[in-house]
Amino acid sequence: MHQNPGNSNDAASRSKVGPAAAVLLSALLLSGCATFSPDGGMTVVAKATISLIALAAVTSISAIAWAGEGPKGHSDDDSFSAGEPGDPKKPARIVQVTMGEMDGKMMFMPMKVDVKKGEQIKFVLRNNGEIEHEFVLATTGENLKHAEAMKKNPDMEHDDPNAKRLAPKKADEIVWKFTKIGQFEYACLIPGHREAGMVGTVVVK
Ligand SMILES: [Cu+2]
Repeated sequence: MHQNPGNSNDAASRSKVGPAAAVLLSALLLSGCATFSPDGGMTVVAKATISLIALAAVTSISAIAWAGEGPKGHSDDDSFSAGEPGDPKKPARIVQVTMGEMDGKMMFMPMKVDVKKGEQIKFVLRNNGEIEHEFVLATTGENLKHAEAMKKNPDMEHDDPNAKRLAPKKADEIVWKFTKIGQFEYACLIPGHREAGMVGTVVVK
C-alpha cells in the first residue's frame, strides 16, 4: 500500500462536493457585495440578507444530500413479508387480538395464531390498554429493522395495509391473506413495547 497525494480519488471527491461548493460560493459572493456597499459598514438589512442566503445555502446542501439517498421509510414498496392484504369481500376467519399493559409488561392476547397457507384472516384488534399501541404484521427481521427506524421517529405514521396504530380503548381491523408458509409475527414497534412483550407469532402451514 502506498499513498499518492495527487491520486484520482481526490479529483473524484472534489467533483462530489461541486454543487454544494457552488451554492456556498455564490452566497459568499453575494454577501461580499453587501459588505462593500457605498454607505460603508454592513447595515442590519445586509446582515439579515446574509443570514437568509446562508440559510438558503444550507438548505440547498441538505437537499442535495437527501436527493442521493433514495426513498426512506416503510411504505416505499408494494410487497409484504407476511403475505398480502386481504379482500374484505371474501370470507375470512375472525381472530380477535387485544392489546394492553399489566404489571409493567405489555402484551397481545393471544400470543400465537396458527394459519393454513392461503387462508384469509380478519384480525379484529382492540386496545384495552391505557396508552397507544400498534399491530404490525411482518417477518421478525422486517419488524426489527422497522423498530430501529421508529426509534429515530417514534411518531411515524402507519397507514400500511399490514399495520394499525390504535389509541386507548379503540378497535380496528386488518384483513390479511397468508400466502406464504413460514413463521411471522405481529408486534408493537413503538419504542420499548416490543421489548416489553408486545410480540406475537403467526405460524403458517
Ligand atoms: Cu405498544
